Amino acid sequence: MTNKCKQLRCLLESNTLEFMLEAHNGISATIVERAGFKAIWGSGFAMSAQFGVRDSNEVSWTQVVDMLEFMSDVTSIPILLDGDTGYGNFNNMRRLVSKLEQREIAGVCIEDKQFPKINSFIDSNKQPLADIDEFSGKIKAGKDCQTDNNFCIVARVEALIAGWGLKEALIRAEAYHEAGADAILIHSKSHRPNEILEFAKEWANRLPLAIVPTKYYSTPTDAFRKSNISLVIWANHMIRSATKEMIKNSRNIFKSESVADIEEKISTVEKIFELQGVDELNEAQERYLREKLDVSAIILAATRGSELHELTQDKPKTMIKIGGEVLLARTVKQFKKIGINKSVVVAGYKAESIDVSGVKIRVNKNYKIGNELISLICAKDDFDNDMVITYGDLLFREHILRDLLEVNGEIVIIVDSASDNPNITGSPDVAYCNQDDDRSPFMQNITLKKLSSKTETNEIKPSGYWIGMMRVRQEGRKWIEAAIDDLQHLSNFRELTIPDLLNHIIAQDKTINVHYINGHWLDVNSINDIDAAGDFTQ
Ligand code: SPV
Ligand code: MG
Repeated sequence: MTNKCKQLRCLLESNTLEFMLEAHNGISATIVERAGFKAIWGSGFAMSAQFGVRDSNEVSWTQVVDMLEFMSDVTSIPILLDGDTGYGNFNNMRRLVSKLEQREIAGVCIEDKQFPKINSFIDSNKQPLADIDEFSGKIKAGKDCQTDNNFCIVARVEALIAGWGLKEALIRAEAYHEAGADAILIHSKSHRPNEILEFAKEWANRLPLAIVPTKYYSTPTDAFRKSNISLVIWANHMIRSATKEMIKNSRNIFKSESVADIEEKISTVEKIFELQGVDELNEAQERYLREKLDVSAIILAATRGSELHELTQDKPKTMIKIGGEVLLARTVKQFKKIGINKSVVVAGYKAESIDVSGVKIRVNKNYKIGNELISLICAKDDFDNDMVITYGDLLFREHILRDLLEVNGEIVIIVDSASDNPNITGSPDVAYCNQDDDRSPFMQNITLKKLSSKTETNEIKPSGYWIGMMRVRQEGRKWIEAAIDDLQHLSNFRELTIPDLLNHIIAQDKTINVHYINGHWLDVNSINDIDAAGDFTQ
């Protein structure tokens, strides 16, 4: 607060000629500040115009204050409000000043006319002036109620506008000076600067002097400088710029039934984003919002599952119904639920029977002769820098997937350490890790030493079973791609499995991390599993 009021005071009291440009809403205020101006004129005329109404107090003062709040929020330079007549008597002025201070508006300029005012350039014969004493009281009331000493009240003298002459203007300015005004604004509708310059000469800098050269705009700025004027207010040039462009462009669009002609002549959408401060929001989002999931899924679903006999006669096992729902549909739904919206399914056996919506299908034509690594390769073009690769015949509780996404590591596999899990019916791959599961929560930095399709008799006890799901991040993806390149040359490539791939990566001295779980999943291999699976989904 102090800062903006102080800035305005310094500007008014500086020894050099200073400038203010009008703004009428948040974006124009931002533009004025970006242009280099040290302060903003909160023009009553322009603000009324942007609301589409007249400059005759048709906008309520609270609507003005609300707009100022937007303008003040997006700028760091002070705003001097054109407060018309103060919107009423001394009491209304007091309330106005308090509300302006609350919104960090640095000052207000009030004019010695009567409420409701009309714009100074309209019908000047009908511009009744305020009584000097009454107006002086309004200034006093404002000064008495301001809480920040630097809040500025500028008294605008309308005597020249109303045709009362220089003498009256000087009498009024002096009265307002005595009442405590911080500066005088002398207004003129003349096309020549003479009356303003004469006033400035007679005024002799008793208080800082502000002018609004809307009509006498052709006067060289140096003339104001030489006359010791403190502040030039360009009072309406933003609303006029915008209006001219809007009229021209709206007509063009209407006539041509196209925007092609104007597209390159108007601000880009990106420019508006920039003025709105979208970058700041993006940064804040990174800081405050949970990292947005940008993970995709690759679901390997090429095999028939011949142990399921007639159930898979016309479809792969991922398409059988478990507890009333197609297994693959359930898996895709689980992925979507935690924000993984892109799923690629590698189909093979009866690929055409896969009709789960919201997935991309890749077909492994060699599913009969090849192993699962061939299936994975079919999705190579879909690899992402963050992906979950999973077998399609898994049933798993949601937390398993959610937890997997929180574990660090370029490749993280899920290992069930409960080797006595009765739900394990097939022959899942055996995992040997650097450390067994001690069942403490959030065990970190567990690494995989080897995956094997069977327990190796002369080895140490395995740490658990790989359930067939893993998370792969950017570096991990590169390792997988490099390993596929290496292994593809081998004569037994078709027989290779994902464990072979992972073991190859370990042999290249890369670290594969392990996330331990204890049950809460099963894979569907046999008819018996279907009953268990049905229970699982209840
Ligand atoms: C305004 O900008 O609203 C002013 C200045 O009061 S003028 O329109 O010139 O009166
Ligand atoms: Mg005005």
